[in-house]
Order: sequence, then C-alpha cells, then structure tokens
Amino acid sequence: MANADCIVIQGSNMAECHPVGFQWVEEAKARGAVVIHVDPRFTRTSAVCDKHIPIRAGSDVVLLGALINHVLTHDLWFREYVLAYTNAATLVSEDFRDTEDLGGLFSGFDPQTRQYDPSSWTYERDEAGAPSTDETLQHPRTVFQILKRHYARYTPEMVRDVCGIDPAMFDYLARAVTANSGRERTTCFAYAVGWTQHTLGAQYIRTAAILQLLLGNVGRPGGGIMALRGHASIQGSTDIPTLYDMLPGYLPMPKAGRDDTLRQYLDRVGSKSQKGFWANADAYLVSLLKAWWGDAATADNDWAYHYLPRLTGPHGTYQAVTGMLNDEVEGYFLLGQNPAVGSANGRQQRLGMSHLKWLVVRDLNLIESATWWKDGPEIASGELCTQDNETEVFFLPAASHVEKAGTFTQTQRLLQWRHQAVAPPGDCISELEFFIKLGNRIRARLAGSTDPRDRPLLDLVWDYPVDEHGDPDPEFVLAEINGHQLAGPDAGRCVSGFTELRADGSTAAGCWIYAGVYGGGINQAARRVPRGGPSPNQSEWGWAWPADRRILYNRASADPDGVPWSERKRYVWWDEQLRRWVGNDVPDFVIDRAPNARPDPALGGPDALAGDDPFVMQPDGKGWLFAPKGVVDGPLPTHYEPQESPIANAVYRQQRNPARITFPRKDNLSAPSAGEPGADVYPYVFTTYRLTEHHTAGGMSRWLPYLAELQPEMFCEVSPALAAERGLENFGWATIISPRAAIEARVLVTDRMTPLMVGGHTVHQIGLPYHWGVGGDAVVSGDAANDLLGVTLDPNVQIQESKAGSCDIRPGRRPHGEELLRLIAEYQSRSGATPETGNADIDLERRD
Ligand SMILES: Nc1nc2c(c(=O)[nH]1)N[C@H]1C(S)=C(S)[C@@H](COP(=O)(O)OP(=O)(O)OC[C@H]3O[C@@H](n4cnc5c(=O)[nH]c(N)nc54)[C@H](O)[C@@H]3O)O[C@H]1N2
Ligand SMILES: Nc1nc2c(c(=O)[nH]1)N[C@H]1C(S)=C(S)[C@@H](COP(=O)(O)OP(=O)(O)OC[C@H]3O[C@@H](n4cnc5c(=O)[nH]c(N)nc54)[C@H](O)[C@@H]3O)O[C@H]1N2
Ligand SMILES: [Mo]
Repeated sequence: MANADCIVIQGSNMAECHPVGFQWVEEAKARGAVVIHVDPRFTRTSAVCDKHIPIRAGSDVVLLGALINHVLTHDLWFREYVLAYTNAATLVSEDFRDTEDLGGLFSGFDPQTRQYDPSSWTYERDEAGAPSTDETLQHPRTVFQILKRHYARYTPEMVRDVCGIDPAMFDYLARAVTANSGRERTTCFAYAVGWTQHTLGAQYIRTAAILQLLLGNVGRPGGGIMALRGHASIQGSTDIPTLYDMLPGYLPMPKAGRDDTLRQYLDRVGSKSQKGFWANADAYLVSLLKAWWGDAATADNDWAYHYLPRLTGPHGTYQAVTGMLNDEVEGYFLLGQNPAVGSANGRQQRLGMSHLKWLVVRDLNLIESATWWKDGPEIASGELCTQDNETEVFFLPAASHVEKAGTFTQTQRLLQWRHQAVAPPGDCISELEFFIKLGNRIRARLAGSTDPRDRPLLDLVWDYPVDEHGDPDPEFVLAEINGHQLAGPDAGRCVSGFTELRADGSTAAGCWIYAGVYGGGINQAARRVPRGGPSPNQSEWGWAWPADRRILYNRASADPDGVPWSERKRYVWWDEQLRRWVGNDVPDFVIDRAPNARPDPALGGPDALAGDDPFVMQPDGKGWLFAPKGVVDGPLPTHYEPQESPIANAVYRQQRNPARITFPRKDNLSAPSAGEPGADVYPYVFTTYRLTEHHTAGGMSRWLPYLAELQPEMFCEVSPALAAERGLENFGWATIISPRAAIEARVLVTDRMTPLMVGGHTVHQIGLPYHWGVGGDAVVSGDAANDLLGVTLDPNVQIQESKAGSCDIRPGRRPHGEELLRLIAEYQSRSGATPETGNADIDLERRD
C-alpha cells in the first residue's frame, strides 16, 4: 500500500480498526498519494483522507459498476495488460444469458432450490478443448463485450439515484482512480466488513477485482485489493480454517454424493489436465492426510480419504443455531466467540443455547454467552426463567495471547511469531493444551473400540511432546503444519516449500500453503530483522504464504515480454542472461518459464502455463473479468438491494439477490421493503460498526476499566435532520425498533451522518456500534445492536447482512418486561410482516 499512488478505502474504517496497517496509507500519503474514503459515515479515517464520499449502505456495486462502465466507455482500460493477462478475449457459451436479458437473473436459476446451475456460464471451447478467443474483442460473446453490455446501465445518474452520490463527486473519484493507473502508476483498494456483511458481499469484492484488472492494478506494487482482516489471526483461521466448508490451504471439504471417492474429489478440485498449481491438489491433500493419519493413511485405502467428514449442506453458525432451536443439537463449544452479543439476531442465539443439554465456554471473561441464563435480556423479558433452564453451562478460563506463544497471520498473509510474555494465571490454559488434552481423553475413552466410526480419532497422529510443566510446544505444531519428508535419506527433514510435496505418501504437511514457514528447521515466522532487512519488500520480517511471496501474481508486474511496465513500478522481471525470473520478491511463476514459452496445454499443471499466464492458480492462467465458475450467485456482479431496503432496485426488477440464504421464521421477520405495504413502519436504514476503544462483542474491552471508561454507553449516531424529524435530543435516549427487537441507546446528534437523496427521497441512516451486551459481569453493559438484526446470508460465504437493516427510531427509553415484547409485536403487526415478507418466491419478487 505504501507504493500506491491512489488508495480508495471503501467498506472499512481503516484508521480506527486497522491502525497498524494504516501506517502504510500514511506513508503513501507522505509520498503524494491521493486517499479517498467511501463510507456512509464520516470517521477518523475520513478525517485524514483527501476526500470523504458518503454512500448509502448496501449500494457499492452500483458505484464500482459505474467506475467499470466509465473505464470501458472512455477507453481508459490498460489494453496490453487486459489483452494478455485477463479473460477479456475469451468467448462465453452460447447458452449464457445475462441479467440484461432476464430482468436481473442470470441463466441457470432454479426458483425451486433458489440456486444457479452454472453450466451455461462456461467458456466456449474449440475442438481441442481450449477456450475460444477473439483477440480483436469484437465478437459479441467475448467477455469484453458481455462486460460492456452488463455495466452499460451503471451510469453516474444511476450512482446518484441509488448510492446518493452526486455526479461531481463521482467524477472526482473516477478521475483519481484512472489518472493513477497504467504503466507508471497504481491504485489500491482496501475494504473490510463494510463490503462483506451483505447478502451479496462476495460480489462487492468481485466488482472491485474487475475494475482493478481492467486498470492493470493486480500483481503490481501499490495495486491490488486489500482484504483488511479483522480479529488478530482471522486470516490464519481461514488458511487453517475454523470454517465448516474448508480444509487447510483452501482445499474444499468433500461433499456427500459428489466427492464420494478420492478420484471424484481431486477431479473437481484440480484435475491433472488443467493448467496451473491446483492441478497438484493431489499432493496437497495426500500430504494433509499423511500429516493427520500417518501410517494409517496408505495407497491401498486412498490415504484414508474416507476418514474425512462429508458435507450434506451448509453447516455454518446460523444453521447450527436454527438446529438448536429445533432441538437437533445437544452440545456446543464456544471458544473465543461471544455470539449472544456478536452474532445477528442475538435473541435467536441466546434462545438457541437455552435448548442445549450442555454448553462449554472457554473465554478470558464471563461473557454474555456464558451468563444469558441468569441475567440475559430474555430473563428480563420473562421469556426464560433461570430455575427452569436445563442447559448445563461449563466455563473454562482461557490463556490470552500474551500468555502463550504461536503465530498470527495478518492481512498481508504474513505469519508473525509471538513469544509467551507471562504464564497464564490460575487454571487458564491455551487452546493448544486444551485440545491436546481433550484429544487424549477422548482417545483414552475410545481405546479398544471396534466401531469403524471411531477409527479416524484413534488413528490420528497425536504425539505432541510436552515440557517439564506438561505444556505442549507450539513450535512443534508449526513444524507439523510446515511438513516434512517421510521416506528416503531425507526422512524427517522439513520441506522448504509446497513444490516439494508429493501425492505418493512420501511427504506430510498440515497446510500446503504454509510449507516453508519452518524451512531448514528454522522458525521463519519469528524473523524480526529491523525494517525487514535491506530488500524493498522487507523480506526478512515474518514469513508470507505461499513461498514467502509478498505480492501474489507478481509476474503481472512485468509486461508480456517480461520487462517491467515502467521503471517506477518495477518489481519482478525476466532476466535473459540468467534465463529466470528475478526482482524484489519471490517470483510467483515457474522460475525458468520464459515469457515467450508456449507449452502444450495438454501437459496440464504448472508445465502447461504459458510464459504470459500470470494467474498461476487459474485453470486458464488468466485474471477473471467474467467468472465461469466458483461464484454461486453469478459470473458478473449485479446490484441487488439489501434484504431490507427503503429503495426499490433501480437497476432491475429483481429486488434482492435471488440466491441469498434466507431463514423464514417467526423469530426472524424481515421488514417490508420499498413498494411493499408496511415499508413505512421501519423507514430508516441502520448500519453497525466498531469503535476504536472497544473490540467486537466486548469480551476483551468491556471488562477493562480503562477502555470501558472511554466508551461507557451504547449510543446511536443520527444527523441533525433526523433528530429534528423524530424529536431526538443530543445525549438523550432513543429507542430503536426493528422487526426483531427494540433496544435503547444514548443519542449522538452529529454532522458526521449525512442524509442522502436517493431515488427522489431522503434516506436517513443511523449508525450503531455493536460492542455492548446485557449482562452483569462486565464493567459496562448495554443493549446489543445485534438484537436488531435479522439473519439473511450471502450464498458464497454464509455471512450475515449486518451492514444494512431497516428500523424506526423514537425518543425515550424502551419499556421492560412484557411491555417490551408488546412494543415489538405492535410494530410487527402494523407492518404486516410475516415469515414470507422479503422471502417470497422469485416470481413474486419481480414488480412490474
Ligand atoms: N478498535 C477496533 N478495531 C477492530 C475491531 C474492533 O472491534 N475494534 N474489530 C476487528 C475486526 S473483527 C474486524 S472484522 C475489523 C473490521 O474493520 P472495519 O470493516 O473497518 O470495521 P467496521 O467498523 O465494521 O467498519 C465498517 C465501515 O463500513 C461502513 N459501512 C457500513 N456499510 C457500508 C456499505 O454498505 N458500504 C460502504 N462502503 N461502507 C459501509 C461503516 O460505516 C464503517 O465505517 O476491525 C478489526 N479491528
Ligand atoms: N452487528 C454486527 N455484528 C457483527 C459485526 C459487525 O460489524 N456488526 N462484525 C462481525 C465480525 S467481523 C466478527 S469478527 C464477530 C466477532 O464476534 P465474536 O467472535 O463472537 O466476538 P468477540 O467479542 O470478538 O469474541 C471473542 C472472545 O474471545 C475471547 N478471547 C480472546 N482471546 C482468547 C483466547 O486466546 N482463547 C479463548 N478461548 N478466548 C479468547 C474474548 O474475551 C472474547 O470474549 O462479530 C461479528 N458481528
Ligand atoms: Mo471480524
């Protein structure tokens, strides 16, 4: 980011939420970069940017789509980059139909299942099976022409009418981005959960990716799209996932009925005939299975592939809670998570837990998820009664990050080692120790079992050495993740990188993308040379996956001939003398593949990559403007309104993302949207966010007097205009009501909230921090913003839409007990909301 000439921060309050990373924005600024903040609110980020552009929450695809349209219609795209490195020239199947043809849907939609069959989105192929192309880009079915037609509607006027951004402001943004792209200059985008927490969150990021590819801003210094990662190692917990649908290193979890055999699975993940590094998925998976099941994983049993669980559907946290409410779940482990406060529809979360037989909470403090049974909101409302509650709750104290050693992986995919600073007090232990001991006990209980379903547990490699205090060694685990040779003279040697991994059982590795972090038997993540050493990319600080590469796809930083696009932006290039790629980073390419190499595509794998195929993980080696597969809700991003919206979709008749995941239940009602009867009952937009002084659901900040004192009370931010409209007083109380709950908050009247003119009427947005919860143990408590939110999810990643909802606001405190329930019910009945509201069949969604 420090190398960017323009930075657009959109969907994040970077200065307050990512202050360490923000130093690179400051550095870019000091070197003359333009920094723009696009956000519904004016924040401390906006305060240090060149320009703040207020936007209506949930409308970013229109703004980004209009930038794409601007770049295409004004011929501002980076022609050589786009032609050589993207799929612009590739032809799409004759069967494909765009949202332009189908009123906002793509071809392949099944209204019954609400899922797309993506088979019509594929490339057209020639007799040899290679994608057909038209290098002139004139063919109407080239990706380039499809893109042009798809985004033609996304005009500055559309931006004004949907986002509430006037054309002069749009013009400023478009000029800044395009003037700072090309050979000599690069623009970078940064986003966080302002983009992701929507019913089409993944598509927000895709829209930015298309724009950045058109402008040639991918794989180059100062380019890219920074996914500002949240919790300390949230990147690490997707790399080695706590997610239900992935295995380490982004290998998907097998699906029942589709991936029944190892062969079926591997053909889907990375067939041997496709180009690029996913063709070696067999080496990554077999090495993982060897790391987990050791000698029990053999060629004869397909490396114990059958020990892996199979997915029968989405099993995310919200599905789990629905399962609890339906009495389908008996027990629950909450480890480092406070869903009673932090998850959407808090009441559902708490009531779900009240259906459990047992609940284990491991945390630093007695958080609300461990105390809802004695002093939660449902005790106050009379919906739950402590005496009658049958859930047995176990609280186990956890060691904090300073009380244990290990790695954090941050936004740049950089693993950094932390040493233990102090020993944990009392009974507090680390997650590592807890799981090793839990595993030991379960395995002891199962010892001697002949039940085949116990084999995966009994056959696990579970031999963690402990020190004289009985504590396990986290470096041993890092080495296990790194992987090692199992056979031959090198047996036991740590592998130096993922290209050493094999599919014949001769290597083990717990996460292929981390292979090399313990290369040479040295903890590379602990490297801490001041300023990262002499190299421009600070390569001697920590270790970045994969292969210690600091910028992904960096072969694109040179032109098709391997020459840097410009002196100013040189990064990785082809050295004709040495016959290899060299430069300021570990080249993200086959090291000796010459720029003009055109190997036979039939070779498959890395061998098939042409010298100008920088996107080495893609089966065609190209950056995808159009995604023929992989995104379940469409090959091109399209604007849909949030689940709850005061605006009718101005782009298409289809109001909401047709493939979104809904939970039509009485305890999860949606507000009617514009054009539906009752929409005026919840007339305002609310959005939720963080404060500098608190952390997420508050477990690490509301228990600290120093921080609690700085932000003691739940509040809402409203504009002076909305305050006048509703009679709200600065520092007074307000009650905010959604179809799920009513909460109270102190009022902060501020110009930082801007009423927006959208589609001819004023949209007021209310800002709500989400750090408070109801309970008696924290230093400060208060109503939770998440009680207001409903659960509707993005279909790609199952994230909740917590950045845009509908509500009413009125002065004064909320009622208590039964009266509170009556207030919520009175609003619900006035709005006419039923479980079908907002969840109707696709045909009904279309208004004429
Ligand atoms: N001090 C502090 N730092 C934190 C955290 C914390 O709790 N406290 N939490 C950490 C975690 S877990 C995370 S995930 C990150 C999150 O980092 P951020 O995403 O930067 O944090 P949020 O405050 O949720 O900010 C999202 C921003 O998006 C804006 N926004 C809301 N809706 C929209 C929209 O539709 N479009 C656009 N363009 N903007 C929108 C909000 O006004 C807000 O300013 O922060 C991390 N850092
Ligand atoms: N409305 C709304 N809701 C949101 C968001 C939003 O923007 N708006 N953001 C979402 C996001 S991005 C996130 S990440 C979630 C966060 O939601 P949660 O993860 O549910 O909330 P946290 O408060 O971060 O919970 C982390 C807990 O871990 C404990 N802890 C800290 N260190 C350790 C440890 O080493 N071991 C153990 N066992 N416990 C530890 C802390 O005390 C804390 O209670 O909230 C989500 N919810
Ligand atoms: Mo997060």
